[in-house]
Amino acid sequence: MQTVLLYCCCQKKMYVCLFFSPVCEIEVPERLSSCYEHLQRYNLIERCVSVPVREGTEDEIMLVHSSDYLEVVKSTEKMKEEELQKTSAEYDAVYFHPTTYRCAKLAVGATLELVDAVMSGRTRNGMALVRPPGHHSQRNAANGFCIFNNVAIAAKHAQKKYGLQRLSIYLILIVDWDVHHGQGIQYIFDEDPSVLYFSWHRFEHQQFWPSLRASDYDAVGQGKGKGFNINVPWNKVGMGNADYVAVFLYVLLPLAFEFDPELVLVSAGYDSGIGDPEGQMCATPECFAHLTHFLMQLAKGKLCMVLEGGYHLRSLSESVCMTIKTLLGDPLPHLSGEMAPCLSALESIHNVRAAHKQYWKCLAYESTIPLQDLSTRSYQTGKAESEQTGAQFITPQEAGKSHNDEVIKTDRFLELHMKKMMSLKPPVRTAVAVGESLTHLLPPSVQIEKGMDAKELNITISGFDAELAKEEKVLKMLAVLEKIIKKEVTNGLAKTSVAPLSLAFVLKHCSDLNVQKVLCVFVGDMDMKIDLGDGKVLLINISAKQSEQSNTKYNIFFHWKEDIETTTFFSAVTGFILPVAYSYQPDLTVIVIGHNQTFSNDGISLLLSLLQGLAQSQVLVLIQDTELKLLQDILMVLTNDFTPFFGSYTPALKENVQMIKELRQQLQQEWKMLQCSGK
Ligand code: X5A
Ligand code: ZN
Repeated sequence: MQTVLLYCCCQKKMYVCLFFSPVCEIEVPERLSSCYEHLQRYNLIERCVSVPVREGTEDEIMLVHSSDYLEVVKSTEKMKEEELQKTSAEYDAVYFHPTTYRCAKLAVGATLELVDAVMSGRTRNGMALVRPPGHHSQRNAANGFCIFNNVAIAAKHAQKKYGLQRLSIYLILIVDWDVHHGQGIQYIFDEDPSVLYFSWHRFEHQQFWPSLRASDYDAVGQGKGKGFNINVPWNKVGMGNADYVAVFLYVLLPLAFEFDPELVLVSAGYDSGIGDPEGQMCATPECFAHLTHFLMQLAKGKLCMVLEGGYHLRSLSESVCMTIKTLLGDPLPHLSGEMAPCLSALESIHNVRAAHKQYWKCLAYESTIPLQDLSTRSYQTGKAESEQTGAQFITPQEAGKSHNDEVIKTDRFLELHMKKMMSLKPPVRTAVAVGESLTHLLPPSVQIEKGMDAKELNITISGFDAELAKEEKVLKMLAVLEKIIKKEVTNGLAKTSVAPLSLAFVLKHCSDLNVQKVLCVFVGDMDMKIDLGDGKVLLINISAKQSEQSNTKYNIFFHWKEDIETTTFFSAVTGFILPVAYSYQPDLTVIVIGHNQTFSNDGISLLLSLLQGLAQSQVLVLIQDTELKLLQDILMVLTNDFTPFFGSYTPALKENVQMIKELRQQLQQEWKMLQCSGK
């Protein structure tokens, strides 16, 4: 399935600010041309379907904007410099050029073409590289470089065109990862429960532009729209990869899965990335790959990215490349830096969750600490906070550094950084080891493992197990494992008859091949002690069976109480397994579907999909005595041929939520991403 790219060259280099306007000098045509050059350099353009851009029509623009405002914008086309400057001054942080109207129409048109390409099923997902950006613009006003609200228009257009067809409300999620608050989008959908708007933004207790009271976490929407506006304010600069991932795991993903949208639009601004002069944040380009990957699991993969801000040309371009590479289904890069969210981020997360508790089932068992306490405390603590995740990268506030030095330093960092990441992509994605009887059912894209002989594999298993290890099944499984480790394939699947024993072989072989960190998630009964070789293996076992076992850092067991209604164990995945996995940063993930496992196919597929974000997407799945349907679902996820629908959200049993909470508390000193509150 394909990814579409719409590139709006916006009359080449014409659309620039003609007069002196310091706030606007960063929004330049090179933002687009630089992205395009980088995409070319990494051979990404030819891997996408390019769709020509058209102008948005007046009717389309008026889905969001008033006709009076449209006339004002139209009138700027014929203006001389002085008039342009005067009209610009009527708005906050905006400039008009004689080509602005045409470019703004193209930006709208490109965004709508993208939505139509995705909605019609012509492509799975895509990105529109456009300017001017849109998320600040309002019904009657241009604002913050934005003329027409591209993403808001797209949401209205999709609902009108595809909602009416089906005579039902069409739910849309808008994720705004630009570093500024897209207040324009918030205002437009404030009372609308059919559009869930999420935005994180540099806020600094309302000191940062646009300095609105309505950008804080307690702006949850109004009237019928209460609960459908999510604001995550950043009260400090320097937020990095861990902070961004934590907000996705603890705020956006639970709410988004519960909301269950049919389409996801992203206001993809990259001023939230490292080196950006506006944002002053530290997230590296590969972080955007991970954010994209998370969002690809929603709405059957129907995901439309629309460029907003991003003013550090290199950071912007590399991040756009990472986004598109991920949309295309390439393996994900390692996230760099220590994975531990900072206190200020934890506080914001806690506050948003508390503010939304009453509107979302997944937050039902949140603690109800008065919000006032926390926010007062944060004012008192001020800048005293110590741990800051992004600190090992370039923090723009580093003493004594001029802005120019910073840009050069960030540039060099990005150059080194990107080289190794862009090469990731073995020719074959999936290798499979199954019995003869199943091979005819496999998708054509997989490589069927013929098996190697024991000598080739260099197996060092001795004693009682040595004979077993020579069995054909085991040899095939280890051959698949070896291909993954040697990066000949990205992932693999093997059928086994005794899952715990197979796992033991796999782990032994990993250790022989010197794999440093293996994450192993075992669902079902394990009934066997396995040597975890200190720190080299992290084992999480989820079972419906009770156990007396006590948890240690590297050996975690949890009993998931069985309940027919709630087989998806979603809260365990985003609230526990993923945070631990992201803290651990494995080099390989092994997922074992063992005996007596009680989870639904949807739950397993979701677990597997999300875990593909780790270990550069290198995953081995071992599967015991399971039905064909699950095997096929798993293969679909591994081969990336199709994004499944993970079933609708059902809230977890109170006991299970409680159990996850306790586990989180118990282990959050060891695995820092388990923290989700500033308490
Ligand atoms: C789209 C965008 C930023 C405006 C900043 C004004 N706008 N100071 O990033
Ligand atoms: Zn921005």
